[in-house]
Amino acid sequence: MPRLPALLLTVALLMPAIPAAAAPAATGPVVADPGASAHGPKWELRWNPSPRKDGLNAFEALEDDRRGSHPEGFPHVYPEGDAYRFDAHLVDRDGSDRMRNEVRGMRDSAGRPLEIRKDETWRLSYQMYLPDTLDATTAFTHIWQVKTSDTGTPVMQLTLPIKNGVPKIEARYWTLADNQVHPFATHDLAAIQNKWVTVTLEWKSSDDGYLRWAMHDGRTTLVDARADHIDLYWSEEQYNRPKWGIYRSIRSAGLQDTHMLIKDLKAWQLGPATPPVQLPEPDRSPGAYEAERAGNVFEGAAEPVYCRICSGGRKTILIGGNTYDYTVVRGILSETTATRQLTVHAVVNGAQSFRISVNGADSIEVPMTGTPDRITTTTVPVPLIAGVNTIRFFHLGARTPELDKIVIR
Ligand SMILES: [Ca+2]
Ligand SMILES: [Ca+2]
Repeated sequence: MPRLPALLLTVALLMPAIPAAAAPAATGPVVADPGASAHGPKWELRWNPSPRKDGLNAFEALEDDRRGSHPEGFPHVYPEGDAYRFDAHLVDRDGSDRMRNEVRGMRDSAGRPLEIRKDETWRLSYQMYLPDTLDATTAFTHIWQVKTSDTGTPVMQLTLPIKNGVPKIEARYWTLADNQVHPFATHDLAAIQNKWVTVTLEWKSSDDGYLRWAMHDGRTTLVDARADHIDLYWSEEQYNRPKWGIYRSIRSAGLQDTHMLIKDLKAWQLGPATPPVQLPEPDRSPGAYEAERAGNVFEGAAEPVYCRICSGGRKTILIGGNTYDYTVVRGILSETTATRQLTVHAVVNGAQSFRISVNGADSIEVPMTGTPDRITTTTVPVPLIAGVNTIRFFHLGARTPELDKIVIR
């Protein structure tokens, strides 16, 4: 097991506070790199969504009871006045032992995802209202996270633990190699419930990054702490995405139906955005269909993400392992009703398999063996009808390979 760097943490109580009501761009915000402050990059406002005008389009994706466990409670995530509201009911389930109602990622007013890339420094600020029904728990209750799309381990979180019997709000980051969590600052939860407080999260998405968490009640600084020299960038081809919502284990005593409100969401970036990653072109040859093609179905956790080695620069990940996470490649044309050869192109980690169902028929197994550094292909016969066909990729028992594209010959 790799050793952690000794003494990662600095609680920087001497840092100038950010006045809750002021725009950080106008108040000389603290930055990690002293060379960046005076004549270097400026904080630029990239995101300031209006719940009334932008609604949920402000976010890249919605995880509103994605298993469909509580349709009577829908929607669990919605604009309410000038805020976004997240409901959490005792009956909600995301899997057997937890519940989740979250939004993830940010979209600009043109609908483009705001991608937090390597070595970029960002600051989020927002007003947060936690009612006293939103309890701290002995298992887990997360109310903010940053994740990278191909990694299960979260990069950082705000969470509501019970520490020595006292309900707390806590900031923490994770190390990927050992999947360990590192709390670095807490505040009493009861002190911030039933009122609006300002939350500021500022970090550098870098191999040698930092995370700062500040909370203000009006002009009073409740907490202002940071962790330095931490790895907050894990995946060369993906990007970091913030998530807001209520994601909690049901294995804690005394849970209640509850909610959370957030408003005045803003995201600043220090300096200009880094250029997008250069990605391969899609395969436009006849019979080729990219997994990430617009119009395909991405259910549950399944989603298209970047992939440097993939055709079109994208693949669909998080397919299978349950009934919910699957994808459907649509719009597959055939001039005749015939058995055709389907070649599946995928990123495979060891021995994995897809189940595929053509036009809703009984599924067949497509086993694949490979390594994640290259594209693996397997060809199977499939019965197509004349006209438009669909192929569903799923697996009830285990995660499948990551689907790059299919080619019909
Ligand atoms: Ca790294
Ligand atoms: Ca692809």
